[in-house]
Amino acid sequence: MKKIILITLSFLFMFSIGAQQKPNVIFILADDLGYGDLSCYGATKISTPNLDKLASQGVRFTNAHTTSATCTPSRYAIITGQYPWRKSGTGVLPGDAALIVPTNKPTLPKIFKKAGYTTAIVGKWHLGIGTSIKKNWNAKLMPGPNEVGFDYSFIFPATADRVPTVFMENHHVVALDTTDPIHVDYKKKIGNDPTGLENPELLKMKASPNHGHNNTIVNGIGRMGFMTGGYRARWTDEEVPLTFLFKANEFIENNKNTPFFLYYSLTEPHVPRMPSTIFKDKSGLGYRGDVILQLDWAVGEIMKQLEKLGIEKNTMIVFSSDNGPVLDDGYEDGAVTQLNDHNPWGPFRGGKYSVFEAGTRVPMMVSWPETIKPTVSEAVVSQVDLLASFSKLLGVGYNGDTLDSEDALDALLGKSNIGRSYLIEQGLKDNLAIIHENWKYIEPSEGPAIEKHTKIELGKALFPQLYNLNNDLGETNNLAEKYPEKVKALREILNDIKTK
Ligand code: NG6
Ligand code: CA
Repeated sequence: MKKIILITLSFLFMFSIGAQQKPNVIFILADDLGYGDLSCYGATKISTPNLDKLASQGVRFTNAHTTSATCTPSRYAIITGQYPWRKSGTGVLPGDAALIVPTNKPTLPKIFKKAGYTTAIVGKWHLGIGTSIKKNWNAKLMPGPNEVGFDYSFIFPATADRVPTVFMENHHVVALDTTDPIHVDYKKKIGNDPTGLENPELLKMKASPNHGHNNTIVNGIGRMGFMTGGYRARWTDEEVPLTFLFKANEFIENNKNTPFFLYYSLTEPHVPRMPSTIFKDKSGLGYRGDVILQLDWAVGEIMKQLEKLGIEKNTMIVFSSDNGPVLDDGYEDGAVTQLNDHNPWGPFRGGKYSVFEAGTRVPMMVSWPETIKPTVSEAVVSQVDLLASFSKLLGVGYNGDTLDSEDALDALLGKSNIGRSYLIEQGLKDNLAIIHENWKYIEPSEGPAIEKHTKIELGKALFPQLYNLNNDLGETNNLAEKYPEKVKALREILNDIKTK
């Protein structure tokens, strides 16, 4: 009997040590934050001390990329480890979209679950919910984040500028009053709620003309899409980030003794930019600057929470953004008029929506105190590689389709400067580019060169483009005619990867 107890105890001991050695992982993803938006990336008009601290204690990447220049495809790649352009219907989703992530394939959170972690997402989702557009928002909603690998979810379904403007905890809308059911429609107006189009006098922040943010008004802000009912459940924009921070810190505290994976998906600085009252006017750069200060503060609060719980040393924080920056993305919020020479794009051309560098080259840092040595890395890394890299770190395999995700663990931990040999970038729709040894080829594509709402250069042209990023980070000198062989070689590789 004694022997059995001893063996059991030693097993428990071994297990708990093993479990403690696995790092907690917090993946913080900002929404539309640009390469030049942080002081650790050279911003001088704004100061982001908490992210600067995170960068100084870990690896700060200068050549890190999202797969895509918009949110849904970029997040699809992170979760599935596959390029979104392989699958139709992975563009920016409306707020009533069905789930686009397969529930029977490997995903990033499932890798963690397989390794014994408790997993959670807190924040923006934007990968669809349920099996069809038509759904009952007043009943159990699934499949969603819980079905693709998150044990716990506290999200909003799409973007802050799209209805329904509600939080969901696991499968249910939070604070729903069943006598006031929610209905959502993206095709036609439903119910009698005022809209930005009909009642502009009710708006506290004006919509920019023609962007489409003039449907149902919630909290004085016109949204995309129509919504009726659910008054008790509707959020107040000023408290959305605070709610997410509270929920993230609560999850961390509840899981401090066993390994956890938290995907903390911030809404800042996406539109509508409506900072909490204490951040209003703090940056001097308008609300876009204010919400960047707010997101920096939230990251600091997460770091404080880890310290308070004594788990900061064995917690890895990966921070990045889902796509490049945009100024006027639908509201008159001072982003353009109060820019004050701030440069969200850094040295790059384009912005959100663009296949030029500013679309997908984003800030990224990885911190894991006492394991990662502080450094700045020029390795080419892509967020699509997180899945394979964490699978390597945790020693868990996955089966299923051949993924696009590659093991980049040594680069992510700052042990190697060697990153991807080929990197693919996606602009708006299926406009692709490939980078190899700092040569960038953008394939020809139809469509406007400049996105008409945001005035961002999309990088589209009917002719091939070739840039040498070694000496032309701003992609101004098209060398395609000068080096036709290079164009041919890169085009062939891109086509091979496309048809893989
Ligand atoms: C665009 C919206 C933009 C923003 C974006 C989604 C227009 C003209 N603009 O379609 O305001 O909501 O979608 O941003 O429709 S993302 O970061 O989630 O991809
Ligand atoms: Ca985004």
